[in-house]
Amino acid sequence: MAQTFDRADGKLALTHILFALAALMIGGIAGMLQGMVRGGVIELPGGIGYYQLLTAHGVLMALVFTTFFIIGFMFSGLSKVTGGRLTGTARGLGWAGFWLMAVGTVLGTVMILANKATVLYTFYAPLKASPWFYIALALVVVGSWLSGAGMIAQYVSWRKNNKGKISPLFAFMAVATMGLWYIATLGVAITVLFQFIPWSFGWVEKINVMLSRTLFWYFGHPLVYFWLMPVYICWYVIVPKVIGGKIFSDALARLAFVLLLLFSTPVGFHHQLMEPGITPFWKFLQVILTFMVVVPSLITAFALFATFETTGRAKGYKGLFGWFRALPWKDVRFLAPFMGMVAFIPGGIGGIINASHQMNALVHNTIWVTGHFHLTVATAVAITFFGIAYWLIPAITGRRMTASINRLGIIQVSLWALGILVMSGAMHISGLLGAPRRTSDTTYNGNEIAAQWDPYNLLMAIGGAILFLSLIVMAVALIKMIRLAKGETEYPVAESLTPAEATPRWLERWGVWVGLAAVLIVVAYAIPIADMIANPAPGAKGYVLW
Ligand code: HAS
Repeated sequence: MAQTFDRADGKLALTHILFALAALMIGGIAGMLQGMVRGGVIELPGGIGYYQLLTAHGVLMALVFTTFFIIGFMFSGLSKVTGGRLTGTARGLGWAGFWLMAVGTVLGTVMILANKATVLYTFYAPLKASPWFYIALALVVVGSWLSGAGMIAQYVSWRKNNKGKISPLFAFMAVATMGLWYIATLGVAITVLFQFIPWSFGWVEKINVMLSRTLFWYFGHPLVYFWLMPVYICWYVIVPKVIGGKIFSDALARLAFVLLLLFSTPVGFHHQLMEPGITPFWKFLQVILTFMVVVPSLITAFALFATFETTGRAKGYKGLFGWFRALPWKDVRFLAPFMGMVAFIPGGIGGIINASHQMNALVHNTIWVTGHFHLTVATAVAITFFGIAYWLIPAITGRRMTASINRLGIIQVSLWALGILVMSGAMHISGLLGAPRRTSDTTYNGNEIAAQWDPYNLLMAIGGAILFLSLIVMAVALIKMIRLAKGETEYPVAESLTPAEATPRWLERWGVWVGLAAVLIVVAYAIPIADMIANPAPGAKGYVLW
């Protein structure tokens, strides 16, 4: 049977996805080992450091796996919904972006493995890595900008050829995601180019730590929505089709994305609530804005329940929860994202706790926060991506997804959910008991409080081992997927329940939204950043503690 997904576009998407999954596997090995070390189960051989592994794990999983997967997935969807083919410009920019990011990733990974960049994925100053690590980060960011330009070029070309029509929802969402990414990465680009690179090369003696952390979190918080928005693309656009339903409201979905674009960035101070050097007023303002950024997720929860219910009722299921039985529980394309949604409920509640200033004082820098982000990025996001991979890889390579792949997928994501339940549950409890985060195994000189954390450390190691097992199953499934028989696999894209014309046109006025986002950023950041520059602390020379 002839392949219907454009071959060249399929190749671009597949290369990104496979690169992402390779990073996931290597990052997963690091994760499993560090869980074992922290649980006191093993000691690392050959001079490998705990923090070195932790850096590899964070960078490869949180930065590399996500970014490559997101870009590959969004290129594939754009090709699918904007006429079945990317333009030469879009594809060319996609490949240029891929290669820059790949070179950056390899360089960064080599630096970490050579123990020259043991600074964790947040690379806080005054920890000082080799300048090549920061150059590697810059390459990844610039590469992603090229890919974003490719996606926007594709969208612009579709709009030119379809004057007066509202764009396909997937394309709109991909552009909003990349728009957010451009705004967010400005912060990290500025700190890397103007602070870290000159300082690590020794061209300047000291670094303004406060400013570098602020610019990092200016990037670091919208980063989490850059991970989340493609997941929402799946939940809004793909899942309704998989369950045999329609998108509840195209307009509501677009509104959620516009709100994410507006409110994701001016909130970075909620990661710095316990830091001196920022006056309470600015923290207060950004906490208020943080509660605003929760709204699009609440809208999403509502829209998802509405989709499930309307689909169930259309199939004839009755009663308050009848729709629940209508859902295709044995289909990994649905089960995986659904598990992600369920995990995001406690994950989101944890986020709201973190954002509340007084409660943040209790949980900040405890392993509770690690528990929070394993529910959000490592479950809501990662498990949805797994669910996507099982149909996307066959769909873009012109192969037929089989029942046995579906079965393997169900086993894999169920193991993942179990592993996270054990590990993240233990992290939350032990965090509340005061266990710090970003620390290796220690008894704190036999301290009594620290002794309370022991059983939870062991549970984390067990959870980590289950997660690793899940990745092994995924590797087996991947090998099988690449060797599937030629054929057709559906690329599921749902239609809207309401007619597309009903979506208000103003939702697509990017100039207004990007302008408003800029205003909010200026309001939230201009004065505190000006203050950090005008009245800097003495600055730090930098430490290499490993
Ligand atoms: Fe967070 C720290 C606040 C969301 C990731 N977060 C982190 C870190 C990471 C991270 C990686 O305010 C650590 C960074 C580091 O290394 O230091 N976070 C929030 C808030 C939200 C939030 C308010 N975080 C995320 C997402 C992430 C993520 C999403 C990754 C993808 N976070 C914080 C704060 C900190 C923080 C502080 C700093 C802590 C500190 O002190 O250091 C919100 O966006 C959450 C809103 C979410 C919801 C849930 C909606 C639920 C949905 C599912 C519906 C389910 C259905 C199925 C329909 C309101 C949409 C149901 C079916 C059934 C049958 C039940």
